[in-house]
Amino acid sequence: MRSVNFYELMTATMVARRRVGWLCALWVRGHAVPRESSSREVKELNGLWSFRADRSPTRNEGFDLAWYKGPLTSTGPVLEMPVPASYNDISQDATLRDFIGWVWYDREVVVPTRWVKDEGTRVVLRVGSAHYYSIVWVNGVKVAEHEGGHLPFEADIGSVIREDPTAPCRITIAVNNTLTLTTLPPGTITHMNDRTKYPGDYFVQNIFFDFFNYAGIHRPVLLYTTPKFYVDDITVVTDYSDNTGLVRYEVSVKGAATLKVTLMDKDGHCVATSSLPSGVLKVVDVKLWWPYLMHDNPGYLYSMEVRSYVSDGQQIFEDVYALPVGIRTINVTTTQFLINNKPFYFHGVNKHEDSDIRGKGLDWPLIVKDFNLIKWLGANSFRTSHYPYAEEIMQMCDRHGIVVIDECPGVGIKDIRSFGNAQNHPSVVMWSVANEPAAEMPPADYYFRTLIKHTKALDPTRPVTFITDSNYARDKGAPYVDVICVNSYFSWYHDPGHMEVIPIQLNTQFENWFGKYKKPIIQSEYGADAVPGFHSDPPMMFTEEYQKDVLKSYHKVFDEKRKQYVIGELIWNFADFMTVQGTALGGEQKGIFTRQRQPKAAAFVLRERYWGLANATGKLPPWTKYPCAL
Ligand code: BDP
Repeated sequence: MRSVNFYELMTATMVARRRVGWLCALWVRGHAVPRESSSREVKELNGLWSFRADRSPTRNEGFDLAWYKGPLTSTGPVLEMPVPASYNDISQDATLRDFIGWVWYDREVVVPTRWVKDEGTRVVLRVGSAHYYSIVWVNGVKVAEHEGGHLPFEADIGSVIREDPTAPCRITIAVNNTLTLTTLPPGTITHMNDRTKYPGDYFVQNIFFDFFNYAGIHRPVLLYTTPKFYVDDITVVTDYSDNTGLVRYEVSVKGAATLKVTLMDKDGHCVATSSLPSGVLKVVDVKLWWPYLMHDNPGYLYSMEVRSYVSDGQQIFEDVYALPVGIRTINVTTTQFLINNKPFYFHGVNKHEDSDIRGKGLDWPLIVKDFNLIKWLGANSFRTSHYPYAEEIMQMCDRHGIVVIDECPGVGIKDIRSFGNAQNHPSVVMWSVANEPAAEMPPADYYFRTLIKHTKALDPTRPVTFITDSNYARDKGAPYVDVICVNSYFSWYHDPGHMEVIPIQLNTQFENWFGKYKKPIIQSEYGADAVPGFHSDPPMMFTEEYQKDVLKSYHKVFDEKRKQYVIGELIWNFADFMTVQGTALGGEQKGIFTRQRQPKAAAFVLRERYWGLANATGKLPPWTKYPCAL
């Protein structure tokens, strides 16, 4: 359950850079992640929707002609479009792949009669995410408008569907992928007016980040119910002392409620109860939440069941919500990252939500495959580069003990004009507020100080970082973050082909950052492109051999520095991913797996290393058969 709409806060912070005073007002509470229970039903609206891109020169015909007033099929030709999925790679039409502007989706939904008839039932429409700007109508009535491509939004649609209970329920969603200097990530649009070179109405979207700007409805669309008085939010902060776990909680309910809070272990046994809206639950003989490869039983989750009873004088409304809770602590010292007071070394990956055909659309086979590969690799962590990932993925991390550095979509903030949600997931151990911003520019200093300060104030339980690069001038946020995260591509973007510079330059990088700030450091990106099946000896750039050797050269330095203050290494990237054309050969190929999730030679190098690191810094599971000496 999200307790604080943290990313939106940060999005708003960017947009409202002139109005820092907004910050606290924008701390949006509520919007529990929908979960079925004895008082709640969920109906998935995934599948095929009607789809139409507005190709009018202004991209505004859909609004001018009010396409939301009737079925989209009555406005012109439509395509069948899967939801969730990016629309870009679904058809054979290059103009749809590269489309910029409004696209329209609609479908009719059968709403169970009892939901409509029972005025005591709240009916909510929820969109897991749609990139980038969305407007939603139900039966032609606008019910929601949302900015931001990576977070859920929802609307109570009960009153609209009850207006005419016999009418079918038509949901229309218009989505616009245009990025501007105040969106996150930012972008600009350039109109090319030279008619000797470009056709009429020709314009391009410029972006300052290295991945394809996939668009559409990317995460599941749901209808769900709650009673009209309901559990709106639960905030949990955990701690422990000796072998007693402490779950500090706060429940917010719509309506004056009588409460029953029960914490249950994995076997369903009650371990603590309360009837108060806030307090501390004490768990004797606590089973802590541990990362994968740090304990025999990683990802242990209790279940906090909240029952609320609200009377309207005639009837009692009971709501039941069960929140998974992992009990763990996080602390950062000058040289270490501690989970449950034990040093934790990040050996992990950077990822993208990206795959063939579905683009950024949520896809269960892909998610499960990726978790299997992460475990095969012996990785214990990943960073959600460069935006928050789907709730479904975060829940998997909680259950499997995969540690997460959770990033806001502050990527590609390179223009001076661009300056200016928290969750209960135990797997999230740190927030990353931006990736490689041009932080050397004067207003950025103020901006980062403010952003980091407010992020900490909103969620004091988690360390905060922003990702910098090897450009040492970009250290503006560094005095305020808890952990320094540095990206560098020695022998790739600098001194291409010269791997001999890696030991020197990497050593200098670490010594400079630690020397100045005395904070632990994560190598948050490093790597090299490799075209699968492309070989050379001696190694040349873009071959599998070169990628392998770059990694090995970095590893030697990591091994020295991890005895001092380096607390983690995250390869760029887990898998190949799509970018704009012109920047790479069919996408970026720094993956250790191909886009189809097959290993390149580097995957085996990393696998050996990560299992060795698990042996040296964590705890191998009893079932492992992997040779583990580093
Ligand atoms: C880093 C960016 C990442 C890029 C990577 C690269 O954070 O998004 O994909 O460089 O160029 O600077 O491979």
